[in-house]
Amino acid sequence: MTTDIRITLAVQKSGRLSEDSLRLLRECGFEFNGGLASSRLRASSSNFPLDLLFLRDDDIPRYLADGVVDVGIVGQNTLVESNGTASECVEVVEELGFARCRLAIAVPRGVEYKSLEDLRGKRIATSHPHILRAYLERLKIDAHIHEISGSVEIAPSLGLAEAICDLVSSGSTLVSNGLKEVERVFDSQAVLAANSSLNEGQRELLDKMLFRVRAVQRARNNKYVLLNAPNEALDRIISTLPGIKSPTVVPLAKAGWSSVHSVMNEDEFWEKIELLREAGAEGILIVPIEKMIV
Ligand code: PRT
Ligand code: ZN
Repeated sequence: MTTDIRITLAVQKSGRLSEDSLRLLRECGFEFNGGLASSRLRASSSNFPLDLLFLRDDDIPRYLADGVVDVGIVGQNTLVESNGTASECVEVVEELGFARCRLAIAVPRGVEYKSLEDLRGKRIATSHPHILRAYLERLKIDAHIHEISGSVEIAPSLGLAEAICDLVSSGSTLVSNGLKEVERVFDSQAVLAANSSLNEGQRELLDKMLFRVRAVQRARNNKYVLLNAPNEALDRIISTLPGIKSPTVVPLAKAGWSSVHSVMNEDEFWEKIELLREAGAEGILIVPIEKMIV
């Protein structure tokens, strides 16, 4: 691989994706001369052939499709919404697990709502008309899509629409605007997306980036477990904690006892801790993992 091949990554300049995007890059070990102050528009890594461009999130799909940037971190909703312009030229290479939200339909709290049928012929205000249209067409509901670019939640109280379709995370914005969520249209999270016609050298760089991203993601989702157990409990404990290949078991100075070291998925954490305690485990330590390569 020649050394002048570089890869350009777009991240959101400032907004809900920015902090987690930069944190991921830092955890992947990419260093940037002069740091990553939010006032910058570009930055180059000092230890990887990687250039960053700071953009508005809505512009990232277009830049990716045009090949102005090679990869980008963007919300799935933004990527899918830009469909017509970007879909054939842009591929999602990894889901990143942050900026999770859903695109949902909501109606005023006082309105009785039974099913999507209730929206037939009604006006729905949204900043995601393509995703909403595809959803309504799939379910054969004919409604008027009223496209607005922001403050979607106030549309019903202004008499602009009978319903809205907007991004929701905690749901508190809906509540404070007197709305209730009635349909879940699309689940979203931040993704790493790439231009589909990268050259071979850039593919190699993308694979190296992905290797690091996956090691960081895996580490976040797993914990290192150390515990002590009487030897007769080991079979049960080992079957509860299979680890990456198999757990490490080392004898303790106290006769008849061993220490078991393994890795456990965050999602199974509480359930497994219960099982381990029932099996006779003691002195259980749970330690965060920084990077995990399997
Ligand atoms: O300036 P720029 O154009 O780059 O940013 P932006 O203002 O368009 O986007 P930004 O930073 O608000 O959001 C970027 C991305 O974050 C979105 O495209 C989503 O992928 C993701 N995301 C995750 C969200 C939310 N959660 C979210 N809650 N984007 C917006 N919201 C808004 C939503 O529109 C609503 O107004 O938050 C409000 C609802 O939040 P809750 O918690 O009250 O339900
Ligand atoms: Zn935006």
